[in-house]
Amino acid sequence: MLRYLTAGESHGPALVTIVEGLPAGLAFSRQGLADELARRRLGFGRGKRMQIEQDELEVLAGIRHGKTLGSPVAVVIRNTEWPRWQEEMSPEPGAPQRPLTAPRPGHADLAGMLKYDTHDARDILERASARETAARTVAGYLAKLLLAEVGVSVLSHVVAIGAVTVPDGPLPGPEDLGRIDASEVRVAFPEAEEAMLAEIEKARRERDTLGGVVEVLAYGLPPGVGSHVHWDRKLDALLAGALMSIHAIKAVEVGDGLASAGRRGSRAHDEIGYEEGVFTRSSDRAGGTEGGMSTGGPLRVRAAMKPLSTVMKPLRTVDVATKEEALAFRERSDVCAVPAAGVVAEQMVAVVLAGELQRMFGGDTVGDLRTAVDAYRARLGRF
Ligand code: EPS
Repeated sequence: MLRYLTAGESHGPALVTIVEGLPAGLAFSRQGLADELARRRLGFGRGKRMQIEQDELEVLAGIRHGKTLGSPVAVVIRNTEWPRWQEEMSPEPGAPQRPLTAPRPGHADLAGMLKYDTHDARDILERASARETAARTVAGYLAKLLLAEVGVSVLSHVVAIGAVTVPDGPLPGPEDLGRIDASEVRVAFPEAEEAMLAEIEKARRERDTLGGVVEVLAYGLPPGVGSHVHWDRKLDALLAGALMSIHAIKAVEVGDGLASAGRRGSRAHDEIGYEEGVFTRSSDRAGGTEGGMSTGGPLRVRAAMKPLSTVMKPLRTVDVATKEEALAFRERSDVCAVPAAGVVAEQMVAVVLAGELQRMFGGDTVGDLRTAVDAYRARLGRF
């Protein structure tokens, strides 16, 4: 079973990721991981920190001479800004100098303060911060290495920022990823780029924030990944849960999910054909899953991000100390993090797919995993 755990506060000394269950023999590159972390810092509309942050890496365990050992992989990402936060975030006994008592509507602040019995929102927000997604990127990067070994690739692109949406077009493929990453809003359809940039700039000027929608695509997945037999083995359920766990994500759609609800059954599915030994589909409305299993077609999922809740034009709230009306406190944050959310969504999809492939095919080494996948593909060929 592939699983991972992260620890770390946004302004603590570091983020830590432990990934367990990877096969031995995956070719790990420190630079490859650094590049993946850099992708997460991309995007027009990010705050100052993304220019300052180095995501300084240290590999502590699980890798030897550039290969995974099959033991837990542990990676530390040091927070560049720790020196400035040493006192406020000190683990030593003491009290905060600047408690934050005016929780931000839409953030974890108030529910967390009530639950964990604290009048300082920093006790909550430090961990609720999307900074944690840097640590997830370590797991996603390793999962992508595993996927690549069996011919599966994952990419994402932005399909909406605020009210601006990309025009309909063909699905981007793995070969388009470089071009998407080169776009400041990570769009595959450049027609929308200018309007999106203008939308973000306008929100910044008006001291506001913006959400949007990202799409994640996976290619090369064999049919039958996931299962119909239990709720917690359904691939679409696992993907939805993983995507919903990303900060500020409020909705997930698989394939044409929402649009399909308004269609007749005769127009909502992907008719089956058979050509030269393979089953084909007339369309891709299902988004690559049926009955909780992959169909073998491209996997297509979308995640909708709400506008970030740290708004520079602050929302009304109540001070938890005085119970008086107040304005929500402001922390340095982003105007729009939708382009980065796409990169994070890739990581989550990669972790789910790698985990399900591991469950289905096992293998303590990359070679064993590949052999099992090849045998399965060969069996499908003889079906
Ligand atoms: C960050 C995401 C955002 C940034 C954070 C870094 O976190 P949040 O979800 O709390 O808004 O604001 O940076 C800071 C907290 C800061 O000091 O600038 C990320 O994705 O790394």
